[in-house]
Amino acid sequence: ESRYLPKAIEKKWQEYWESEKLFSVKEDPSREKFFLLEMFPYPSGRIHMGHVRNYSIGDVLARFLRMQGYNVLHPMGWDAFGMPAENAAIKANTHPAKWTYENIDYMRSQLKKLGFSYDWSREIATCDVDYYRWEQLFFLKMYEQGLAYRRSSYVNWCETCHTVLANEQVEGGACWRCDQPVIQKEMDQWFFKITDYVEELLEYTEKLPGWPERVLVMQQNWIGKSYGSKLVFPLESGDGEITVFTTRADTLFGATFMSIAPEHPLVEKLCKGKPQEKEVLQFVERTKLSKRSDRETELLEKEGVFTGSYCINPVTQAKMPIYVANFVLMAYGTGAVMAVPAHDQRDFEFARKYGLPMKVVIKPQDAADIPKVEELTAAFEEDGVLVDSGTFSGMTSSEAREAITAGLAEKGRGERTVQYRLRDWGISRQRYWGAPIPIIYCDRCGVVPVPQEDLPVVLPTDVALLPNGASPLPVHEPFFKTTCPKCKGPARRETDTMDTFVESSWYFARFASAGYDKGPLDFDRVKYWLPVNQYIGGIEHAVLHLLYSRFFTKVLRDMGYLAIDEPFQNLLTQGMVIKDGSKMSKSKGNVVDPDEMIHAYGADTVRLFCLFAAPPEKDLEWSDQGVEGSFRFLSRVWRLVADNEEALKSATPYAGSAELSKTLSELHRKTHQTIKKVTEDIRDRFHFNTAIASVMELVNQLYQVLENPSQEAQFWPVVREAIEAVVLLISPIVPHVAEELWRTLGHSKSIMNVPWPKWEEDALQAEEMLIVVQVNGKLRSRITVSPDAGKEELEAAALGDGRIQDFIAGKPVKKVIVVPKKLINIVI
Ligand code: ANZ
Ligand code: ZN
Repeated sequence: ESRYLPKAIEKKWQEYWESEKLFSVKEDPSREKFFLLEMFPYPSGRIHMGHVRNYSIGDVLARFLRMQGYNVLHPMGWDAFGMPAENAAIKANTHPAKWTYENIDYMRSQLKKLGFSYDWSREIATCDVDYYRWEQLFFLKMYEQGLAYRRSSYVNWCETCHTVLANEQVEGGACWRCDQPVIQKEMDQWFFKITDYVEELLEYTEKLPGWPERVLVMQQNWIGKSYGSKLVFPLESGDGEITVFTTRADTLFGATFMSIAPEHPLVEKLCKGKPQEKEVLQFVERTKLSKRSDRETELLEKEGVFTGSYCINPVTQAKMPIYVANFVLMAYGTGAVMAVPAHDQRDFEFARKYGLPMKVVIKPQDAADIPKVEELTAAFEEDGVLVDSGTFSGMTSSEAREAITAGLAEKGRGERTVQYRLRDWGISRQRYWGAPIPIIYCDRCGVVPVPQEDLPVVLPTDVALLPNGASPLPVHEPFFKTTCPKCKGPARRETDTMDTFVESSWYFARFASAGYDKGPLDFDRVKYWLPVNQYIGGIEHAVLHLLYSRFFTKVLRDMGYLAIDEPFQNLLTQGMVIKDGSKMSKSKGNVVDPDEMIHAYGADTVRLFCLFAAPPEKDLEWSDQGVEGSFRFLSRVWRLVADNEEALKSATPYAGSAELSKTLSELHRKTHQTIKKVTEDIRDRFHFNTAIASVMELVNQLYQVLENPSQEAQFWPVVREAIEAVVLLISPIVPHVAEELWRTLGHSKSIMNVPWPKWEEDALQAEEMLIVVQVNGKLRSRITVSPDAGKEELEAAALGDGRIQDFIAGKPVKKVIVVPKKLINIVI
């Protein structure tokens, strides 16, 4: 065929690769393994361009590494539980399972049409009972070890979605999925004790050199380790005390009032019987309902009310009024803050607003005088030197933090401590479409775990969804009604399901145990494949998924299932796909549908465009001209082979020994330079765009050479060597057209099984070099010669040079001194 018609070839090769099982892999200890993984998609209905980009990047690496000889595990699956399935099912009056599996079927066919080289025999859908049954087993084991526990807590609640949201799912006070305001609600919840692993999680952020720095920093901030002190303030009434967490024990002499969280257990006692009681309780109610994320941000208007009670500053003995304040969070530290208005901006504003006293106790290191309270316009928040602080005056802040805490510690009133921002992972979801939590509640026995041999707790599919979107499980008797495993009396099942982030926390390990049914993970196979050598996905998962997976890996390691400390050795976070300057999204109405693009141009063009238009970590701007250009390039490569098919077929690729003309030696050199550049760009930098650009240059040079075919014996061999290099180098990127052209060149084996081309160092060198020519020791000209030219050859070339002839001007030449590869001096 003289024209490039992708439709005619893509399906054919996809079917061939599948029938030859070219991508299904087995553990083979004699070969070096490479586990390449892209974040698996949620089966929302259709593949979008973000997926195409993510999976194209992964596929190039998978194919490249296979050709480099690695045993490459490249699996794909579906993160199939979650709320959109329920919403869609209610809307379309169908069942979440039906909706999900239909989407999976369609999206699988889309991925196949894109020619991605997955080992489909390892496919996972997390909503399959054969997947989540093992998750239930993990839950039971974690429960046994105290790593899964239940407690009442305030949770972010979305009235619209009828679900609890993780902090990370609250964006600017609104639900990440429906954008409605989030409120606070108290409920019994299941938690995973990620805080047990906080130190190790933090420590290993320093031991992941293959991760982007910015992701590691985000995780460190999320974990939020603070060194500080716990200090105890007695109540004025004498019956009780308030403990605070502070990072600034050095400011204790400046603490003039106390702020406590509305949820603090002492609130009621402190205001009881006081004139402020009613106001305080109203304030507490109002604040509890307001959005937690707003309370954490600096933007919130700081408000508080006096409780009517006081505590005593343990070093100054001053009476400190106790306020309930909306910016103090019960979930951090002790839920109480010693307020130091002169040295904390938040306290400063609060004190000004309510007319509370201030006292300066820290001055800048180099300041002569102590700043006057009346003149302060803002808090001085930096470290400095203590003033007005009794025997501690004159100490630096860091000395004083230790000394003041130690002083109180002697009286049992203080200690140095560490605080983390990281909270335990709330995994309960009041949703239907998720993995049931394997717990039973019995009036007599309390909380009873489902015995392991009774697993799985199957999610019933014969439920009627409720129109308001609430989970049907609490009203579905066949599910919740059960008997207690201990006393055999009537009991009720837990009807909450697990957060879908639980499924994605261990799926990578299950890929390495495909088909295993004796347990969650097949130890030896998992040991061979894990860790994932290269993980690829969106930056939006920098904290949630990537932190939970790290936690789960450590838990599974400690249970003996895994032999690794960290799941993902290298991480690549790709940029977004944007069009007209903003992220492609339905709401923006700027979506380009992959199906249409494949239909119009073929999968190879779509893949090529996604890889050529930007390096992976940058945003990719969609451009119709760019897609056209990619198609034209592939047509050009196609014609290179098609137009010269006969001549190419009868030539064998140049082997590198015979003499070549200038044109051919330049082409030969360019071929090897391109092999080197593409190999290094892909292997070391993932810069597919510059790799493709260099292949384009080689193609241009081939077209020039082919304009005037010479009669040289080596002409077609050198051209063939170059064309074969082009086809091999683009094969990971555009596998269908590469496979077709490879066969057209007369090969009978799949290009997938051909080793990646190697460059020859010798061939890279310029075939010519510059040599300086002097006359009587003075530089007069430069000539280009072959680096291995002999004495005679150099002498003749120098004497024959036009400018040198002018200088000699017919005078007799006395002597010619030749320094090979450097200079020629002519003495006249
Ligand atoms: C007194 C003080 C004086 C403070 C000063 C700061 C500056 P990080 O670094 O985030 O750990 N804090 C403690 N618990 C809190 C809570 N539950 N809600 C709101 N704020 C709380 O911050 C620690 C500081 O945050 C603590 O140190 C405390 O204020 C405040 F000049 O104590 B500081
Ligand atoms: Zn019981």
